[in-house]
Amino acid sequence: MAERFERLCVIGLGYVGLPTAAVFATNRIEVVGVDVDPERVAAINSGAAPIVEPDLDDTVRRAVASGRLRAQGEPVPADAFIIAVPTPLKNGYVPDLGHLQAAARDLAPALEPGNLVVLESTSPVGTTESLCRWLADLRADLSFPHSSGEASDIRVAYSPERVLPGRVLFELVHNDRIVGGVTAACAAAAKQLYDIILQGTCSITDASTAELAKLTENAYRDVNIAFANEISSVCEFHNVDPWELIELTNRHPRVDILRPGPGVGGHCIAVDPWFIVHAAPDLTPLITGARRVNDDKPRKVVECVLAACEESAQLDIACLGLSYKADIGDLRESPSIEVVRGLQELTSGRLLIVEPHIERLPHELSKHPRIELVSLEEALLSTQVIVLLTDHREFRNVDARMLDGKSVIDTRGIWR
Ligand code: SAJ
Repeated sequence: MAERFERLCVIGLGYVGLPTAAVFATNRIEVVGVDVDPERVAAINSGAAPIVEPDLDDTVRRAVASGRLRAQGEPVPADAFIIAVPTPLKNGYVPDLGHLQAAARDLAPALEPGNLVVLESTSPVGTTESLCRWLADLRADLSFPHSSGEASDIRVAYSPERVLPGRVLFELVHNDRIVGGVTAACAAAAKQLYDIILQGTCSITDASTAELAKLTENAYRDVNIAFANEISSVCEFHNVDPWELIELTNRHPRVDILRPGPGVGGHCIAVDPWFIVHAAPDLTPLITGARRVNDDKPRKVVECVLAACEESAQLDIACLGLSYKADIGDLRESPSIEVVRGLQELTSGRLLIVEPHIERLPHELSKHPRIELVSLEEALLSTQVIVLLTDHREFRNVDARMLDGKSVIDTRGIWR
């Protein structure tokens, strides 16, 4: 059956929800974005994007100016609902579905027969069915697909986002997408919704497969990065250059090793593998091990810096790059921050931070008077120990003469 989607309500206006809402609005859909943060709502309604992401500001401004995107605190009736709220970890690497349950409570009163609800938040397997049950408990007058099958009043599906920070607007439209329905009709309806904005292919499956696919994609990358990180430790043990080794081994036609680094950051790859482990700990020694290898990397970098400062723990140290990866200002779960924190505890000189993508240090660092945000030039001129943590464009072109005679710890291998 062909659905008509004219009104969309997107719950959660973060890194995924806001771009999604703005892109649907620029495709002539009437979109109401919902967020619990009044400042975020006000910023969006004034036409500004409260998230730094290339071209997002402009897309939000145009969407709001066209009258097709507005933000508010409560969901309104719509043809379809997309839920894109955070699903973080609680202590003990346990998935925290609190925001999702709150979103279900907020959304339930707005539901009408014929609606589609799509969950986009990264979620443990089985969450889409749980969402059906939560909504069914709140709306006994409506039928849901987990119990009523194809005859249900409401269709429910899972569709994971796959966008890469820094390329979100492009990937939102051009990446292939998976939709997993609680029933086949649910999946078909969700596909019709995303086909409005999609230039990539939209594949249909069931909800559990789609949930596990998202977790598998990020766990796959985590395991591969852990392999690179582990091999780089082995290289250090044998006094072999890891970058040369990887370059050479990657000339094998079936070998493609990723790049070692100071650890894995961001809100996805460092988090999502635990969702798989939590559900099946006895079956996932490799995924668990990879997490531990990557989480241990900042400590190893700190050890390496301490070794370079052996003559004096009072030396000033330059730390280049705070964000979790190149050319963005996203500090979430950044291993660079872990390294700076470790150095703050174990050294006593100044820590000069260079991060071209932020205007001020996060409070947890700025509260220490020894930690300062400075220009690249100042950091290079006034320190003897340089730690390259993030491979920003600005750092790639540093004149090699500026590094002469200094102790350089290049965790990303950009100055070889
Ligand atoms: N990293 C390395 N070595 C590498 C590649 C990455 O150390 O060779 C590090 C990065 O420096 C960074 C971390 O890994 O700290 C993660 O960066 P990333 O670029 O691999 O991924 P994210 O976290 O920015 O985005 C990922 C993407 N997932 C996959 O590539 C499988 C993206 O497509 C997802 O949409 C996103 O997670 C998400 O939201 O789940």
